[in-house]
Amino acid sequence: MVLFNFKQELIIQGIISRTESKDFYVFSNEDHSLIRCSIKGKFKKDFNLKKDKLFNTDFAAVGDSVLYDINEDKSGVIYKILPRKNYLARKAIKTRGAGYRGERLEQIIACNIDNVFIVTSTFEPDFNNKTLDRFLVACESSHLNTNIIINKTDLADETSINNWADFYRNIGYNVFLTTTSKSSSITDLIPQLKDKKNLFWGQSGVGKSSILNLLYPQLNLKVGVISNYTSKGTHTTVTSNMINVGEDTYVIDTPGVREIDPFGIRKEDLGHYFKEFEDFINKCKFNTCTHYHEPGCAVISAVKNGNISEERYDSYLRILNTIENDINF
Ligand SMILES: Nc1nc2c(ncn2[C@@H]2O[C@H](COP(=O)(O)OP(=O)(O)OP(=O)(O)O)[C@@H](O)[C@H]2O)c(=O)[nH]1
Ligand SMILES: [Mg+2]
Ligand SMILES: [Zn+2]
Repeated sequence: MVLFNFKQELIIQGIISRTESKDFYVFSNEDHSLIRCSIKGKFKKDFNLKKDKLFNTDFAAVGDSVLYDINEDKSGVIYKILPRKNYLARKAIKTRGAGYRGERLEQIIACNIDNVFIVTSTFEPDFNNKTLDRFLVACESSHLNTNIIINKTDLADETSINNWADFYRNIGYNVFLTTTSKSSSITDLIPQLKDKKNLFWGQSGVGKSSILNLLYPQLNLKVGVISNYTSKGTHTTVTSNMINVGEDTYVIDTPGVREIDPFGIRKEDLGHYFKEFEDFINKCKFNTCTHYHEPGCAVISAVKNGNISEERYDSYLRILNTIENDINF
């Protein structure tokens, strides 16, 4: 669709597909080409930043819908970022001189996401429910529609995989069991992806790129060698990349995450990001309850009665413990 603004200038709209230092590769909604763009300097201030966060490293990110002009050399200049529906962020690696008192900056992984698939594996790397819970909290705190994939089912015995799958299904998550050695294992995923922007996220080596290659062989994404998951700091996928795979369907392959620190969560909010706590939180005696030691805590009672699993409550306490008391909002 070709649009004009009130000055009769052509408006070209696209989606940021990938960023590379100061370059933004924009997928054109018009002809589906990929345009290398820069950002118009004087507009940087106006970009839509989340208002309740103090610091932000990224002002434009993968998944942003943008308006841009075309230069004579066919490169583009982004002059507006349209409002974001949502975004997924994590604490950035500590960088010298960033922020004060050592706060860690927020790093946006992608925005305007319809579905997140947290990819885990049975082995290589081993399935770890504590790690999965941290990913879930990060997604829930961004209010994203979150799903779980347990990949590499070929490496594990069926019973233990099914137990974990049922555990998370009972909480209310969609859980998909996949193995790249059997293409029929991904058929349930296909209808979930249609006409959506789907983000694949998880630890390095779990098979994010491999699953995407199996779903869409034309992508030909780089896949790690078998031993990669153990060699610290090695990520096969190095930048987030959003790819159009048909009509309105997009997939976003992301680099593996080693350490996941959900960004900017307050202690009294953490319980809301454990889906199954929701029914109990309102019944706590104090509305600032952190469900740790407070009298009259309905979450603690639910754990004692077996209505909330001890495993999940233990995850909750561990994350609560890592949230800085003095974080600024
Ligand atoms: N046995 C088995 N191996 C798999 C499966 N899926 C992926 N792999 C292997 O796991 C390794 C890592 O796969 P990748 O797709 O590169 O993993 P990734 O999650 O994209 O990793 P990063 O890009 O580093 O984040 C590769 O050697 C794959 O061949 C599977 O279902 N079963
Ligand atoms: Mg990868
Ligand atoms: Zn409570």
